[in-house]
Amino acid sequence: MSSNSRRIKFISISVPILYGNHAIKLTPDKRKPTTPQDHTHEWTVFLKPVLGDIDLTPLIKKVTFKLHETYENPIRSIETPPYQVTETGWGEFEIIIKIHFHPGVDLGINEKNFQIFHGLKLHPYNPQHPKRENGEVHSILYDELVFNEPTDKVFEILTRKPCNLLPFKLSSENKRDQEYIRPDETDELNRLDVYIDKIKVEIENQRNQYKELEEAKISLINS
Ligand code: SLL
Repeated sequence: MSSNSRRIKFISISVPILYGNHAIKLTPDKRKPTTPQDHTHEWTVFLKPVLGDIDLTPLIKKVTFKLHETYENPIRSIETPPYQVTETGWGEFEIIIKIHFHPGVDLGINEKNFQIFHGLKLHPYNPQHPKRENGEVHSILYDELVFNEPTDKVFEILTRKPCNLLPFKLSSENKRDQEYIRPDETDELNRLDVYIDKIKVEIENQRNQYKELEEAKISLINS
């Protein structure tokens, strides 16, 4: 067994992801000459890591989105990020999102690929949500890709820069019930601290970018 395929016992690494769809109503100005008459919405279905700087291409070979059979070539295969499909249509349906990993990469001994079902939303679906003026709909969900007992290769990819993910430890006496073990609280808190720090840096970057744009705007107005 090469060192690349040796598994690290009692360790898991979790990659937080977001998936879902955005949709907008097709107003006459947004229609293309080729847009079918009965299509009422434009939508984008996507899957992405929560943290934008994480590059999953060393692990993910492709992401497929299986659309309703009313679409031409309903299985759309996306090999490079952003993993997303934009379409127009008239109806809501279930989309199967599947992550295909590179050979030698998996989520655990008996789990090869990762598959989720997303109910495409075109219409506002939660009466509690304030209605957006422009009629946009967002249906976004959180999940985690959990790599259980990762191979050395997967461990290396996820813990090195820029991913910098922290592995968490599974306690050995509960090994048999591994699927149901929660990482202990301190591990969880440590992981949260790392994400909170990253988000702070991101907010600071955005703030600086905004400031620069504001300054550029003012100097344009004054010139
Ligand atoms: C429904 N069960 O009746 C669903 C089916 C199908 C959606 C929705 C357009 C396809 C096309 C489209 O929106 N299909 O003509 O390109 O609501």
